[in-house]
Amino acid sequence: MATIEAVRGDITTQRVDAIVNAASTALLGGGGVDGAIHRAAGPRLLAECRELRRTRLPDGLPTGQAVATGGHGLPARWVIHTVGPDRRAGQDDPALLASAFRTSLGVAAEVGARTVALPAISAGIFGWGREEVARAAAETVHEHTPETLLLVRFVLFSEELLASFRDALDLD
Ligand code: AR6
Repeated sequence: MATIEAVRGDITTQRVDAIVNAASTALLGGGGVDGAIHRAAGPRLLAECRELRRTRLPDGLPTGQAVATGGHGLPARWVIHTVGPDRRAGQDDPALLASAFRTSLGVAAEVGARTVALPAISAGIFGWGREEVARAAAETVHEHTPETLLLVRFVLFSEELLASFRDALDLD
């Protein structure tokens, strides 16, 4: 059974095996946590993403799916990129959001990570509410955390998000 944590902080400084990126289908960087991760990881991360697009993912990464790259300049060894649903574009199915959390944990376990940090996928630019995201995240970790993971840490950027996650996860 993995330990589940929720903390306030910056995901780019986490000393865990893998961090999850709330990316876009294009997989070529952007704003929010995606921009922060690319800045901290350095240009080799973008080069690896471009190579993925050229080879395995010519049409980009579908919503709800996940793919791993190296962590490059980050403390984490891997970045697991996923794409949450974009509410602004009418993607309002919670199953897609749950899928983004679930496939991220699955890919993290596949590459051999034992400790993983995740952001509040879709809670920023993609426009989902704090509570909806916290609920999808909590349901997913409780039901679908791979056995080999020892630590799942949600890293939240605001006190409000932290409170929503603590609530949904039943943490003190
Ligand atoms: N550490 C932890 N959380 C962060 C950090 C950080 N360094 N920076 C921002 N957040 P968002 P999305 C929080 O917008 O909604 C990009 O352009 C942020 O406060 O990063 O899934 C991609 O390329 C919010 O709570 O991701 C996509 O096009 C949460 O991370 C699009 O944005 C997620 O917000 C994805 O939008």
